[in-house]
Amino acid sequence: MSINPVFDDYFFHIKQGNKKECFNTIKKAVKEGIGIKDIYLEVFYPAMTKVGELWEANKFTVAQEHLATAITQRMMSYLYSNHFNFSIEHYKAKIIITCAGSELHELGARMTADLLELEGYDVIYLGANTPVFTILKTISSEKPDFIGISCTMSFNIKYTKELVEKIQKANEDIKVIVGGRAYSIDNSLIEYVKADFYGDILDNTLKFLEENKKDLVNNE
Ligand code: B12
Repeated sequence: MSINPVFDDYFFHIKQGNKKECFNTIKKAVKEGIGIKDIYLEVFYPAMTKVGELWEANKFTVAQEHLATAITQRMMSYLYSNHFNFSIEHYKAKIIITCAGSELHELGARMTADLLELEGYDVIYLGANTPVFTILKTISSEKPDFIGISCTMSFNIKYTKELVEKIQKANEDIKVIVGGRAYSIDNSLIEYVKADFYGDILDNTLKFLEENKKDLVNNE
């Protein structure tokens, strides 16, 4: 089964707010051998982007957008609890994923967290709207090798920059990765936040992690 019909079906059903058929579509795709990564990146990601376009064009109410988001979050939770491996003994490295400032868009961060976990990383996912000082506290206690910060709205970029600066000042060994829609809309923000890496697509992020984890792994 190719991924395109899965996207077509999922988007059709999410537009109707039909969680039962969204669930059936995803369950069927898994049964037919479509991988979790493809479902996240080729179904959920474009479906949510299209939901945004409908909302922007006044063809979708805020309630319809909220419902679509909630359905997709439920699908991710279903996949996470049924298809992830919780018995890994040796992770490749530890990474915290978070959003700074008043960032409420959490799906991209969560998707990134899940996909890195699927690749064998020990991921601590802090979600949206996380105050800078609590992120720094978590870094002190968890001692991660990497931190990933997601930003969608450009008004949150100053908090991301502040967080990047504070992490780099206090923890020379931690590599900071940024990602999210804010940077794909305005590329100059990548230079502005001065992180160690900008993760545009997942494979590039995985390559960066692989190349930089070698001397860092602390969870033997
Ligand atoms: C759902 C949604 C919401 C929900 C979010 C709920 C939630 N729990 O996440 C709610 C209702 C809260 C919301 C609020 C708002 N939203 Co909104 N929202 C969306 C929508 C429809 C989908 C977002 C999404 O989940 N996308 C799918 C994810 C998977 O994509 P992604 O985040 O880009 O992530 C991918 C990559 O970027 C990458 N990635 C992401 N993070 C990271 C981090 C790292 C480290 C790495 C390596 C990679 C990475 O991985 C993902 C997979 O490739 C988008 C439309 C869109 N085009 O995205 C609008 C959108 C982002 N929202 C928009 C707006 C305007 C708003 C509001 C200002 C509306 C308002 N007037 O209140 C508020 C702002 C709230 C805030 N303070 O943050 C606009 C932004 C326009 C702009 N100026 O940039 C958009 C684009 C809609 C539109 N077309 O106009 N929104």
